[in-house]
Amino acid sequence: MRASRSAQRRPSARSRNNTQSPGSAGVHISGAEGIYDDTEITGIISAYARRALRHPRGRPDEIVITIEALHRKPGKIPLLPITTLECNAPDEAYVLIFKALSDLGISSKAISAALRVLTAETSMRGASLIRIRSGRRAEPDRIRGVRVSGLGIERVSGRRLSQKLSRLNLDTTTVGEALVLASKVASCPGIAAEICISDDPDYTTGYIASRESGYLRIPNIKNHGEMYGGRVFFIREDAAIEKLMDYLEKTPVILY
Ligand code: WAQ
Ligand code: MG
Repeated sequence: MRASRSAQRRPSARSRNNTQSPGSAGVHISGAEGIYDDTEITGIISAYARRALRHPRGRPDEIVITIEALHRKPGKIPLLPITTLECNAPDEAYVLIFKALSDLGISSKAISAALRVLTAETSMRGASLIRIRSGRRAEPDRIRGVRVSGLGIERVSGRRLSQKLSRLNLDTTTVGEALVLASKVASCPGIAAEICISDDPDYTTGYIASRESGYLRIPNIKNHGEMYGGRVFFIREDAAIEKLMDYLEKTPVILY
C-alpha cells in the first residue's frame, strides 16, 4: 500500500509539512507491505485503507494497493533479537548512534551523510543506500529510494511476537513491522547496518539494526511533532547495487 497527497491540489500541504519535492508523485503519507494467505487478503486491504485514511501525517488523496502472486517460494529467515537502549533526548540519541554505527565499521562521514538524509525536510518513500566508507549515496532514485517488499512473518512466530511485544507494552503493529523489515534488510548480503527514524510526527522511537548488533531500539531519537524521518541502509563500499535491490525489493522472505 502507498498513500500520498498531491501538493498541487492542496497548496497548504507545503507549508504544513514541507515534505513535497519537485517532480515527485506527491507528499508521501504512508506505505506498508506484507505476504499473506489468500484468505487474509480482503481483511488486509481494509486494514491498509483504514491505516492510510487515518494517518498522523495527514489525509492522502491517493491510495494505491497492489496485490501480486508470489512466483517464488519464500526463503526463511530468523527475526533479529530486540534490545531497547536507554535514551532521553535526540542529543543523547546522536551519541548512541555514532557509537553503535562506528562499532559496526561505518565511517563518521557515512553516519553524517545518513543523518542528513534522515532529518531532511523531504522524506523519501523508501530507503537511501549509503556506502560505509566514502559516505556516497548509491540509490538510483533519490526521491523514491529503495522500497523493501516481499516480506512477511510466519503465522506462529507472528502470534508469539505480538504476545511478546504486548507484554513489553510496545505498539505491536509498528514495532512488529519494523522488526520484520529490519530482519530482512540485515540478512541482505552487502548491507552492514540500517538506521531508521519514523516519519510519523507522533512516533519518536527509532532503531539501528544489523546482524551483529540485532535490533537496537532508540527512544526519543526525535522530538514529538517532527515530520522528518526515513531509512538508510549502509552498504559495503563495493556492493553491487542491482543485486542488492533485487533482494530487497523482489526476493520474497518469511521471517520466523
Ligand atoms: N522500504 C524501505 N524504506 C521504507 C519502507 C520500506 N518498505 N517503509 C518505510 N520506509 C522508509 C521511508 O523513507 C519512511 O519515510 C521511513 O522509512 C519511515 O517509515 O521499535 O514507523 O513507516 O519502536 O514511518 C520504528 C519502530 C518505526 C521502532 C518506523 O517507519 C520501535 C516507522 P515509517
Ligand atoms: Mg510513517
